[in-house]
Formats: sequence, C-alpha cells, structure tokens
Amino acid sequence: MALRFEILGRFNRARAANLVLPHHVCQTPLFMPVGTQGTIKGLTTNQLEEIGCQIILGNTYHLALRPTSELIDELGGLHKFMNWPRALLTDSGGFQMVSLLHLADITEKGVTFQSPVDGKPMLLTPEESIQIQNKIGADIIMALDDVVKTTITGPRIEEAMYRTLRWIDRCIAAHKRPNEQNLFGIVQGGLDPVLRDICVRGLVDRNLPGYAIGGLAGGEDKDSFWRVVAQCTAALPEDKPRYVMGVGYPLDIVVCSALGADMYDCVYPTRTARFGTALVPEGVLRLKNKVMADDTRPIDPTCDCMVCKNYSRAYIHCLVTVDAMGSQLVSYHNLYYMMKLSRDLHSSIIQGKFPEFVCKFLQRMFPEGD
Ligand code: PRF
Ligand code: ZN
Repeated sequence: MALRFEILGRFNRARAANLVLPHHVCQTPLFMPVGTQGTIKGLTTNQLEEIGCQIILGNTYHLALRPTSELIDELGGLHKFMNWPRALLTDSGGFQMVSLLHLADITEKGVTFQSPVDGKPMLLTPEESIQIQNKIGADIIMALDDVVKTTITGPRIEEAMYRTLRWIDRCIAAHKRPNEQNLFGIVQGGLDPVLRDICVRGLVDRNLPGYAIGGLAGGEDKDSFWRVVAQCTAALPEDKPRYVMGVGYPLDIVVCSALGADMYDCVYPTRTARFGTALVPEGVLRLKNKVMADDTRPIDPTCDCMVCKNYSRAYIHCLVTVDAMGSQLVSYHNLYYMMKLSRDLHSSIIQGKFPEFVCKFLQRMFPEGD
C-alpha cells in the first residue's frame, strides 16, 4: 500500500486524520477540487497551494482523450506535466462517460462510447482504465465501476453492483504500480441496503487501501442519501479512508463528516463561481444581482482570502458578466471557503469541539431555524 491513514482525533463517528500519500500528507476531512483537464479552471497551481489545496482530482476520460495518457507518461506523469507537487486522484472514466455522453453503453467487457474526437466507437475496459491511470500517475486511482442513477429502480441496480464487484478483480489484476498508487474500490448498490451491504463486504474482502461510496448525489432525496452514507461508513474499515464521490454542498460535507466520511469532490464550488455565485457562511451570494452594483463590502467580510482582502462585491459584479477575471476571483474565494471548511472540520474534531462547530455552521446558514 502506498498510503497511511493516521487517525488523530474522533468525535462519535467523525474522524480527523493524516492521509499520508506519496506526494503529500493531507488532513482529513478534505475536499478535492475537480480539475477535469489537468487544471482547475482559471487558477494556477501556485494559487491552489496558496489556498491550502492538498489534493486535486483529474478525470481519466478527459486526460486520455487529450493530451493522452501516453504523452503524459512520456513527459514524466501528470504531477510534473501540470506543475502540481501535492497529491492527485484520478477517477476511472466510466462515470464521466455515462454522465456526459448519452451514447455510452455498458456491457460486461466495459463501457462503450462514441469518441468525441472522430465519432468512432471506443471501449474502456477495467484493465484499460487502470493502465491509463498508471500512466497518469496519481496518488489515488479509482476502480472502473458500473454507475446507475439512484433514481432508477429494478434489476439494473443489482446488475451494476455485481458487475462493479466483478470488475474490481480485473482492476486489481491490471494495477501495475501498487507501491506508488493506491487503488480505491467503489461501493455501488443504489438505495438498497441489502445490495450496499453485499458490495461493501465484497470490497472489504479485497483489502484495498481505501474505499469510495459511489452512485450518490444524483438527485435522490436527502433522507435516502444520508441513510446510504451512514450504512456504508458504519460497515467500512475504521482504519481506511472513506470517500463520498460527487459531494458536494458545504452542508452535505458537514453531515457526511459527522457520519464518518473523510474525502469529497465536487465541481460545485468552481461551476457555481462561473455563474457568479459565491459561497458564504450564510449560504450563497449572487454577485450578478443588481444590489451588488454599489456594494463596497468584500464577498465575505469574515473571509481572509486574497479576493476578500482586495476586491469589493461591486467590482466583481462589474467583472462577472464581461471578463474571465470575474469568475476566476469567485472560484478562488469559493475554493478558499471549501479549504477553510475542511480545516475547520479537521481541527474542531481534534480539539473535541465538533458539536460546537456544527452548531455554529448551522446557525449561520439557517438563522431562522428553517
Ligand atoms: N463513480 C465514479 N465516479 C463518480 C461517481 C460514481 O458513482 C459519482 C457519484 N454519482 C461521482 N463521481 N467512478
Ligand atoms: Zn474570500
């Protein structure tokens, strides 16, 4: 295993840990920004370090198409290619294809899809996904899974769960760099507790360095979402990191951390920034709104980030519709907010003040108690 997970503190089910990876020692709970094409849109890697970002996520599917995994390998791996000295995680590609390309089709062999480059049919097998991820060289690589929307019902959910379990063995057999890269398995099984249980047990039997909870954040109601996370975190090993994929909103991260999850990723903070929406302790601030036009306060007067120290809401309001700099500044602030949230979760758990932190977080977000 190319990973150590050292738990530093707990509060009930919540944990704070050092996740020791080949390129960085990360503090959990942690949020990973999504850098689809080997970049977090609009931010330099120096800025990401300045914000306190510890690990970023890349997508196998996008990187395999361009610049291609062969070229990344030839140029010394993704860390070197994008000038990022800290940790990286790559997702396996299947989920991105299924969610981006409506033409993707899943069979036992793998995920078939039409190449967006030349329209030719292509196949991504579990073996190929791992080969590509071995070339990209991230600290954590993800198994190819069969993902279905949680909102569908019927035998397809069961088929996808069992296929994910069959594919994990093909991924393990194909993984050629276990001393440098950590292969995480992904729990599927929709909203069905029996299927989730079978999947967790199957993956735990494989003794992987870490586990992800997949198939969520796809439009299911919150009650079902919490229930699946609570069930999986309770059944996964104590001494391994637990990653909830595609989550999410600050509130979801706080709740999942209380349930014993450690890692998260989501496009939300950067995507919403491009629409001019900033994350603030009260919820969100819509910078395109006309009332911002003469508001001289920073995005968040309580935030210590470079953007809040230097620019007014009025200035950013002016920029967001006409210049890329507008969304870059909001992205910077939003990621700073997510990193600060991760740090606060980590330190409040260690200091035995997790309940106080959660209460304060909820009071600021829901002052009326609604
Ligand atoms: N599987 C993979 N990547 C993902 C997910 C998943 O289930 C999700 C959750 N829907 C986000 N990203 N491989
Ligand atoms: Zn700020």
